[in-house]
Amino acid sequence: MDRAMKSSNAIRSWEITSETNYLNRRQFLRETGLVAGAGIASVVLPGRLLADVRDLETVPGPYSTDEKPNSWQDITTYNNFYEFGTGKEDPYQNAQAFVTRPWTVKVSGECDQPGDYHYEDIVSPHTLEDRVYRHRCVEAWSMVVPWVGFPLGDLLKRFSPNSDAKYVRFKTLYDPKQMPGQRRRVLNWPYVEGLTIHEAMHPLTLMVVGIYGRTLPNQNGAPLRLVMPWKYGFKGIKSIVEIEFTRRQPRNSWQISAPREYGFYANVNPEVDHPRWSQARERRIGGGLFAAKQPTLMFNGYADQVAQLYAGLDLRKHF
Ligand SMILES: Nc1nc2c(c(=O)[nH]1)N[C@H]1C(S)=C(S)[C@@H](COP(=O)(O)O)O[C@H]1N2
Ligand SMILES: [Mo]
Repeated sequence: MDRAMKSSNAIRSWEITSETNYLNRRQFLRETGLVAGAGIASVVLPGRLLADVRDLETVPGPYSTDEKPNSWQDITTYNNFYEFGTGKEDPYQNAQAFVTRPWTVKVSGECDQPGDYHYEDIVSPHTLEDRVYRHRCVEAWSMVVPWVGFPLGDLLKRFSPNSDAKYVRFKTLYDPKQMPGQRRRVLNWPYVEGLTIHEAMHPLTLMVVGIYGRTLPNQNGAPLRLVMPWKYGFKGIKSIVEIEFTRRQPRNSWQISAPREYGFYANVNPEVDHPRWSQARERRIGGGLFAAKQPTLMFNGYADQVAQLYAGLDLRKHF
C-alpha cells in the first residue's frame, strides 16, 4: 500500500478491528470477571496514522449506558476541535502529526501540591475504566462513546486543593505551529474551560485517556481531555496542559466569544433553547441522513446522578 492510499478516507480494517476487539473484550470481561491484559486486544496497526494509538489495560467502570456505542469511524472522524480547523473532518485530517509525548500538565492556584506533572505521573496511579457515556454537542447532534478514563476527582485530590478552591480552570495547549486552527482568531486562544469544584469532584466526571480500549486519537483530545456526560460536549476540553484551582468563577472559551449563546454551566437542558436553535431534540450521528431526531433528556439522561448539584439554581438564568 502506498502512502497516498494509507491516508485516504476509506475505512481501514483496523478501524473495524478496534471496535470488534473492544466489544469482544467487554463480553469476555463480563463472562469471566477478569481484567484484560494488554495482549488480549492487540491488532496490527498501520505505521503512519494513529501511530500513538495502543491498547490500554482497563476494567469495566460504573455508570455505563446500555445504548449502542457509535462506531470508531463516527467517533474519530466527526469532531469539534477548532485548534485543527472548524470542519467536522478537519481534526481527523489535520491532527495526525500532533505530538503528545512528552506531555506536561502545570497545576497551580489554591492547592498544596502545585507543580509540573508528566503525563505518566498523572495517569499511572489510576485504574483505567471503560465507561460508555452519551455525548451531546450543543449543535444538537449526539453520539454514544466508550471512553477510557478515571475520575477527575481522584486526580484533583492528589493536588490537595484548599478551602478557597471553589472552581477549577483548564487550559488547552497553545501551539500554532502544530495547531493550524490557532493561526486564525476563530476563538480566543488558548481554549479554556471551568467547572465548580463540586462538578469536578463528581464521580461521573472523567479525565479521559482513551476510546474503545485504546489510547485517545489526537482528534479526540490526546493525550488528556475532560468528559462530563451531563454537559454539552464543549465542556469537555481537549489536550489539557494546565489545571488551576481558583476562588472565582472562570469563563470558558465559548462564553468569551459569544456570552449570549454559551453560559458557564452548559448542562444539557432541553427546555433552554440556544438563541439560534432548539435544544429539545438531537440527531444521533451514524443514524443516517433521514433518521428521526430523538428527544433530548434533561441533564442528557444523568439527572438522577447530578440534579442535586444545581438545587436552588435557576437553570434558565444559569444556562
Ligand atoms: N481544546 C478544545 N476542546 C474542545 C473543543 C475545541 O474546539 N477545542 N470543542 C468542544 C466541543 S464543542 C465538543 S462537542 C467536544 C467534541 O469532542 P469529540 O470530538 O471527542 O466528540 O469537544 C470539546 N472540546
Ligand atoms: Mo460541541
